[in-house]
Amino acid sequence: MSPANNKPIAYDLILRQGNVMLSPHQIESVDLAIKAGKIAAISAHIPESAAQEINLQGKLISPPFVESHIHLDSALTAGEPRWNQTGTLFEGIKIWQERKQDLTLEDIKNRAIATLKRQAQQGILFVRTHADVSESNLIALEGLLEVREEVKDWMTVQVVAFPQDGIYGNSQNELLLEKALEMGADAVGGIPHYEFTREDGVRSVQRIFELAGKYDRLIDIHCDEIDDDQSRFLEGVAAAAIRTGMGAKVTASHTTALGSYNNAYAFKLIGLLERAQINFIANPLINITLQGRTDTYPKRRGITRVKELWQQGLNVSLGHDCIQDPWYSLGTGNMLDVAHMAVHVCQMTGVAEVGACYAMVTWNGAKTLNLGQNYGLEVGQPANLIVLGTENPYTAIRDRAPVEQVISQGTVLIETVPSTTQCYW
Ligand code: 17E
Ligand code: FE2
Repeated sequence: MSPANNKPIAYDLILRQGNVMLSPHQIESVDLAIKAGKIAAISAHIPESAAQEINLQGKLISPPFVESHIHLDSALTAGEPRWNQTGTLFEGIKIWQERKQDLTLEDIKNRAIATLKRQAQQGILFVRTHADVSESNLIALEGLLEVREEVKDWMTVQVVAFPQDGIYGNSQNELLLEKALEMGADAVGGIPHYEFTREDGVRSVQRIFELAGKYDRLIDIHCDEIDDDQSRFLEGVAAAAIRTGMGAKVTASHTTALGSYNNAYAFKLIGLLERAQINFIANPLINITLQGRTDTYPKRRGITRVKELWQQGLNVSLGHDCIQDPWYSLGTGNMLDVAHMAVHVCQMTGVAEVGACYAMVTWNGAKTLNLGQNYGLEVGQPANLIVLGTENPYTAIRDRAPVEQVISQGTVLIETVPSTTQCYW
């Protein structure tokens, strides 16, 4: 049936007069129409009508947030079986070692799905999670692969096979990592700075590239997540990326030691990184708390050189890393909290820099995940988008603006009515 004004119903949904982010730098006040799950039109005024229309009056329409680094297998376990007292990575690994003895498929899946729902409510529709593959039953991986399938209608999940205890930390882990790829993990992970020796770390990087080549998978390595200025596995990752030509498929996560390298070495390394064209993920909420724990004063920030990598045009995205787990007992999954912390600890307070931090939780994350044409607000693309109760990316980060609508594949999946405050003075 045509509406009263006799305009033909041409679309399923029209969002009128939103501030649409066509790219991180281009925002236009336009109408956006959706049909059959895809973005069907974007223009200053769409004359036809739709079955449902929402007048946004200048609210921000953004592509969804991308969570490029989270550990869903450990999410929501903070305090089990005990709290992390030193606040270090190493105590976190020990506590997880104890907790993971009790993992069941149900436990993993329930916590992962509860976390993904929280993330979706806050505008995330793309997630890369790590799954610890250093237990012989591979139950974390099995659970997260099942979750990937179960949520695929509303959330895109990638699973990294992550050997938390090191590929050479015991005799079975190397085979377990390969088995994880046979089971269907999307990416190969690693943790070279945690291997027994520097040599083991170096050969772990070689092994990761061999496996990624053999099974045609992405790579995402926990790399140099330590304040040790001698931890230099990133150069090996970059060299392997150059030699294999895999650059865009490779990610170095954390790389906090790059914040501690001497400047002469860091400048040489950044030249190599420019050639390698790999992706970087910084996790500012977690690394500002995990790192610097062996320092007295001055106390290092323990975050990678986000600003300098970005200034060189390299792809940096931001991750939450943990939501209430042995490494970080706080966290709600809100990517604007992550971007807000990045603005502070990376000193990216200039207007363009704050905008860049927004790109790091959206477009840059999509690039890290190799989402290609499945991401962004262009006609013909899947209609995945969010409406924020704010005007632009700067105010979104400043106010940690609420995500009022989450539209997944053309359907309004979640609506949040922001709280209102009454003052009686
Ligand atoms: N495992 C690890 O090696 N590093 C981290 N930041 C977390 C888990 C959360
Ligand atoms: Fe991590």
